Amino acid sequence: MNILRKHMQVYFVMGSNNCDRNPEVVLKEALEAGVTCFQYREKGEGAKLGIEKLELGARLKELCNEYEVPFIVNDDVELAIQLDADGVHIGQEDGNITSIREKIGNEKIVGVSTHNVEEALRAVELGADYIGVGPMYFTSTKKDIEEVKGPSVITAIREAGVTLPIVGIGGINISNAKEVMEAGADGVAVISAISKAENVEETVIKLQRG
Ligand code: 3NM
Repeated sequence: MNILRKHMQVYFVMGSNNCDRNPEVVLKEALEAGVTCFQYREKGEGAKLGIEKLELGARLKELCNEYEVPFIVNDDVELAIQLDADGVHIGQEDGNITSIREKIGNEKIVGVSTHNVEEALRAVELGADYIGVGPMYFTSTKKDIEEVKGPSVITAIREAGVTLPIVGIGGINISNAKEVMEAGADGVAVISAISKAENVEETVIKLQRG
């Protein structure tokens, strides 16, 4: 199995404003429980900026290093470079993959958010390493979500010939993760299912089982 595909299994996405507890404690519990990838997504209301954003990112990256889990930065290519992150995850509006690769380096991971077959095919053509597909279900974690299409959009993307690693995102929890995997995803990307979990360990294990 492709190493990146394996890292997509339980992909934890988080910023400080997604947590009711210290984000470092939440991430450590998630890593201990077996999350396979982490994305630092410090954005939205109450998010840290400037040096605070950098310093928290550096501490979270350190934790990921301890567990040998890839540390990906959301949107902010400059921050990804400063932190020597393993990669960057970009949205449809966050610039072009080619120029991002030139900045961050060819050996780094570039992930792209997509919402339909057309965007997925374009991301493949432009050289993405993996794609996120969402929103699978309704979520209140992200305010500007696109229309909910459900896991069937992943099946449609597979049927269109996309073999890249795919993670579903948006409203995924322990009750619906299986549907996303069965639709053709390599893994599930979640924020609140883990960041707000009463029992992080149990949640990660259940997400892993699908
Ligand atoms: N991207 P939760 S949905 C960051 O549809 C993000 O592309 C989405 O949060 C997309 O796991 C989303 O708490 C929020 O629902 C995911």
